[in-house]
Amino acid sequence: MPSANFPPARFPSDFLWGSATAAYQVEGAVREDGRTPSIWDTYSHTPGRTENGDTGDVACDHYHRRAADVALMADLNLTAYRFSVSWPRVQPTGRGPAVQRGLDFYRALADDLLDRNITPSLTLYHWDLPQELEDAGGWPARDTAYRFAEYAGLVAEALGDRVELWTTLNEPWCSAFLGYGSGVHAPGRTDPVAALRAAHHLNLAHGLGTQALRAALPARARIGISLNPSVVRPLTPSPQDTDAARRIDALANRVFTGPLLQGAYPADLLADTAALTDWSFVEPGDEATAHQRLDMLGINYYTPAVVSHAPDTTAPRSDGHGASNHSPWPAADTVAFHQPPGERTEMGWSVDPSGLYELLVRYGREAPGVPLYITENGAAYDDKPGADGTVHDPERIAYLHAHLTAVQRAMEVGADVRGYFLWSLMDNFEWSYGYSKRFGAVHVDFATQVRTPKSSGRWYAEVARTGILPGPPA
Ligand code: IFM
Repeated sequence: MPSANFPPARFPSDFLWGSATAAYQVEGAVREDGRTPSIWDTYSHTPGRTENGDTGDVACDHYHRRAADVALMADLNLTAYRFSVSWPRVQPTGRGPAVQRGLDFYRALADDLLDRNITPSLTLYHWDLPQELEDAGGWPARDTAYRFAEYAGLVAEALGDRVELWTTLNEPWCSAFLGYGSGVHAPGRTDPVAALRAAHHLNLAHGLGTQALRAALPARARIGISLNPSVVRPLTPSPQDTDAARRIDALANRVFTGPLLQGAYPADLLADTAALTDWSFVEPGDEATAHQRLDMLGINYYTPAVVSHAPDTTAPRSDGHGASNHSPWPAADTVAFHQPPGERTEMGWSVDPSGLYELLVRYGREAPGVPLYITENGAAYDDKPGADGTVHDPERIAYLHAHLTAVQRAMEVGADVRGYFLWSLMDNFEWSYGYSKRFGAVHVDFATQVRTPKSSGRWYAEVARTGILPGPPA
């Protein structure tokens, strides 16, 4: 990343300054208004799956505190809010008609946002598959992609008059490879072939879902997907380490961008995994279906991956995605993951804003003409209120400053970035880590549900108000 000292620079006046959450991480109210269990309810209620046995039963109680939370967003000068719809709240069994009370919640949320000039950005799937669909085979089963398209159509009919920014899937890599490969996410299966089948059916679901959205939404709607592409760096320039990086790039990135951006799975991915599967679950026309026009591409970025060729290593390799004896990376047993030196967040993830710059430049080139949004970026730190009740988190301010600087650099070299969504609006249920990891710009006391903007939240509010990134924090 170019490292010249730039003066404080102004972002475009229509740049979206947002924050993001996801339904199961914030809503709570898991048994209300007809909602049924999702795979995350089942998983989090299974002993030993989450830290402290934490669940999303109450989470941030956002379902009941919606209006106050939107007021808080306005107080933080946000101009956009990215939320996800809970599939089992809207279509409890994953089939058939929608539940009106579920849809009403999201219509009211969109109305509250619009009343405050906050652009709603809706994600259809942020990992909470209705349990009934998992019982019928989950994402490794082809039918789930068709069920997703039906659900997408229902939500589009109900919210198309209010919401312009639509995202089909959030981080399908996690759904496929952490959910069905390493098992550190719901539904907790550990089968590499199931993970590859899931990845394909998620690609198909994106394509079918996009078609269903386009059929139901007004022309002004913009439809895309949020990926969490990996910046994969070889430990050394050796041919073996370079090949290890290529292999992980295929499994992390091109397994999605191949079909989505080019209409075909990459040949090296098919060859790498040939001993596991012949990919006959890909039916004629599927890759073309996945290859729909994108009106936007969401990039979620936290940290890069450093890999090497390590044929003798039999121990589980930590890749920053949680502890499991099963790898999320099919047919990559000879690849080791390394922790880069330097600063880390509370997740153990290294802080490296140059990765965000690289991704924006890469996908600006690979998806020419497609506007980019950073749909997630942020950091967990061990934030605690001080004696006076305020929460000071200078590390997060430094993290945000460095990453927004990387965004500016990427824009200066031509990346068409239209918005930034800080992960997350508030501390919430961090999946297998339960409530032990705090990503919020707003502190949540989970015993009282009191929300307290952190100093980073106030800092970000000022950037959002002025559109100017100040000089580096002292
Ligand atoms: O909390 C998650 C989010 O749900 C998806 N992206 C990564 C975040 C931090 O782990």
